[in-house]
Amino acid sequence: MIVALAGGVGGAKMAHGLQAALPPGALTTIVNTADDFDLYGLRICPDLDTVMYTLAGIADPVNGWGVAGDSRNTLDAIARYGEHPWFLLGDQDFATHILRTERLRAGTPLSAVTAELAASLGIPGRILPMTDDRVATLIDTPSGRLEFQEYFVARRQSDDVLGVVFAGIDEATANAGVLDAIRDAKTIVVAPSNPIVSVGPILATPGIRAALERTEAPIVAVSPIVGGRALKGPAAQMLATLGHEVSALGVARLYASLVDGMVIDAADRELTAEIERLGPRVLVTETVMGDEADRRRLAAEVLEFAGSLALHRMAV
Ligand code: FO1
Repeated sequence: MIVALAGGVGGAKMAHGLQAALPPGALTTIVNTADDFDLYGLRICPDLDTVMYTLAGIADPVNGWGVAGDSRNTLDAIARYGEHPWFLLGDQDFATHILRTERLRAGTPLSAVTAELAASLGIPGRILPMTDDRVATLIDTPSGRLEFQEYFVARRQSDDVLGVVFAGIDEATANAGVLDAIRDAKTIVVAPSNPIVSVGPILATPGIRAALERTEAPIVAVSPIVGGRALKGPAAQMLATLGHEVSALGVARLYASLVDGMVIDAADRELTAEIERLGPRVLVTETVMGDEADRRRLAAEVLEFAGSLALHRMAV
């Protein structure tokens, strides 16, 4: 079994490539839930849904989140009552949130609800929330502490990020399925998601980092920073204002103690030696995932690289 750790759109694309490159059911994706929040009385889980829609082949191809071709009648009707719809939810997306919220209120854990929804959409592998407990990313900015989606969507990531807090993380318990998957994995892939607010909460969930340190599987991370820029989202500004180098080397420094391999883009080839001095071996390739063929090709290369690291481990 192959395990991917993923946040939003970048993580979903990597998981999609892995799903395409692997036999049906061989992929387990562990997903960040610290972006989750309540809106209109509904539980919204953006990263879980982005991964789920992408793996089901129904994600909006332009935004990467939401359902392709979705209408916005519900949101338009909400706006008629004078509300300002700042978080764009499509009608089909609403169906996911309505059913999820109903099941959660009836006492079903998020992991079980996610499994039901994903199975209904025909996804062959498993999608596991990092925890069934509530964790919320809070962003410290010069204007004060913001809830994650207020920072990310309402204020368009325009605030400097001075600090990041995962409220509730110390009391959260990693899903047993997550820890078992990490233990039994053949390879673990850290997707090119934001290392601070997407992968960060997964690694901070009690029990997960220790499970990763114990697993015999090679762990390979794909850098979300290419040529000093994030392909999507605020990772670059966030790394900079938090005092990290905005480069694949900066990402490697964050992951060096955990991973056996780093996959970096050909544009960052000159960082190879410096990253390898930190410990991980490096694979240089084209990491920008334009279309589905790119996703599958990158996934196959990442898996082959991980396989070579496993052989290297056995030899020493
Ligand atoms: N991102 C935006 O930038 N604007 C939106 O209006 C928006 C709506 C949205 C609806 C459902 C969903 O699952 C995701 C949505 N996202 C939106 C993306 C989301 O905020 C981010 O992808 C993650 O939280 C960061 O990984």
